[in-house]
Amino acid sequence: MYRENYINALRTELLEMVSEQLTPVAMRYGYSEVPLETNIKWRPQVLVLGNYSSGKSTLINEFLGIDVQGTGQAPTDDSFTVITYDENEPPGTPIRVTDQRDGKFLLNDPEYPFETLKRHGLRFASHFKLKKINSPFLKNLAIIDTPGMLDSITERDRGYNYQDVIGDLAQIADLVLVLFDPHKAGTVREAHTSLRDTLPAKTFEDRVLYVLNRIDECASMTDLLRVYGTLCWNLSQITGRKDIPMIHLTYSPVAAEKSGRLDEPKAAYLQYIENQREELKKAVLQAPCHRLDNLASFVETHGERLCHFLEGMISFRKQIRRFRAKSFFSALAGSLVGGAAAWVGLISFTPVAGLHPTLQLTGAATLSALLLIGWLAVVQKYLSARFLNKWLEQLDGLTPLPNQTRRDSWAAVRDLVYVNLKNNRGNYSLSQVVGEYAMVKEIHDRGSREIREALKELNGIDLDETSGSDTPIPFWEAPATPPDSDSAS
Ligand SMILES: Nc1nc2c(ncn2[C@@H]2O[C@H](COP(=O)(O)OP(=O)(O)OP(=O)(O)O)[C@@H](O)[C@H]2O)c(=O)[nH]1
Ligand SMILES: [Mg+2]
Repeated sequence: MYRENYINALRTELLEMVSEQLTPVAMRYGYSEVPLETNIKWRPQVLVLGNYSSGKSTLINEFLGIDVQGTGQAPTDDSFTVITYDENEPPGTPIRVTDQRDGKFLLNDPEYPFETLKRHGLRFASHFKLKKINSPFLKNLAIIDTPGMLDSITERDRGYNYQDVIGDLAQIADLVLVLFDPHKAGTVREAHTSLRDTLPAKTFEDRVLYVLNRIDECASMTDLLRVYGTLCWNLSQITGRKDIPMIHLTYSPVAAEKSGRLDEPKAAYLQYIENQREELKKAVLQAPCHRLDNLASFVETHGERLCHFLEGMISFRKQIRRFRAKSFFSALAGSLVGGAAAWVGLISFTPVAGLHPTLQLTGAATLSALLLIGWLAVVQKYLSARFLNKWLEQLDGLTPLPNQTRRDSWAAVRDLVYVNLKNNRGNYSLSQVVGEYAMVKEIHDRGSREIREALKELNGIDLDETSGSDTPIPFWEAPATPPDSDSAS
């Protein structure tokens, strides 16, 4: 129980940190249209990706213990299906689909973390759905089945940007399964690229599991080795890494049995290969453990990007303030010289030389003031606009970019800096942005470090200490309890 409570407290702290400190800044500057915590407040999720007919739906059906997803040899399912647990169903009732909802509901209900996917349009909404099932497998996680990737010949316009949708879902997911089958072992470049571009590099390897499925369909052991080799080669090309990621080798005993494949002498090689189906199942059930780690990465990634954004804004504001101060003092000097020249003119020009000196001084001062006002109202405005435009064309000069990490975070916020500067024309409070920067930086530097330390500590907590409860409440549902309160009991 201590562990459960510790996790609860940590999770609540993280969510509070995001909603109270990062979200207001993110929304003020248009970094995010919805509260940042929208994506991380729901239960752990497992995203299942892969080629069409690679066996995604078959695998999910096996895990759930019910044929809930349609299967078939041709591209069968062109929908993204979120499959989750029905809390309201009494335990012990036969496993069944208890509720189904369409994409519109799923995208608009704030209980779910999919509000950000609204941007993919109505065509996507009509290919997005929710199924609730009372399968015990789903007690601590939700699964998202996806339409298979098609090869370039059969690829057609889906009416929405498939790659972007995958990227958005992968960001929310705690675990991503990428399935291949022996027939199309190398055609996942598209999905992989969008995964690589969206998942934080640090957590990429922890979050993605590669699966070579349907291995019963290889003609022989030699054929399987050839397919495995091709897949490794393709993956190393896509990931740009020399070391080969772990690839689970699996097949569905039920599907293989149905196809009569297991009786063929050529399938004898399967007895030398362990079907890693169970291992895969265990790995999927571990998804909730990735959750806190992913939350910490979430805070780090967005904290870092927001910091970089604010840094750019501060840098510009300082530049324009310096420019305006310089310009003001030049104008002041110019107007004083103008006023002095006017005064000399007034005292030496015969028709007005006899005027009272106070009048002469007033006249010179008025001229000097008019010069200054004219400068500020017209020339300074024009020069400031030119200054802004010059900087909008060379935004990279606003911040040092000495390494790839900085370049990546700047690439993520550069356009946002552009839009904000264009909209407010450089008129915003420097002290406010500096304050926001200090707060976000504090979260990024100290907050994420503390979370990591807490996670380390958490890993060190004896698992036996968790056995105090018969039915532990999943940490994303339980109310937070300070760690001390339970350890005292
Ligand atoms: N022999 C064999 N057949 C399999 C295996 N897994 C799935 N199949 C069969 O392959 C076909 C495609 O499986 P699906 O589960 O529909 O594949 P999918 O990846 O969900 O396909 P899409 O939804 O169209 O992208 C079905 O006819 C399954 O019965 C397996 O491990 N071995
Ligand atoms: Mg399917």
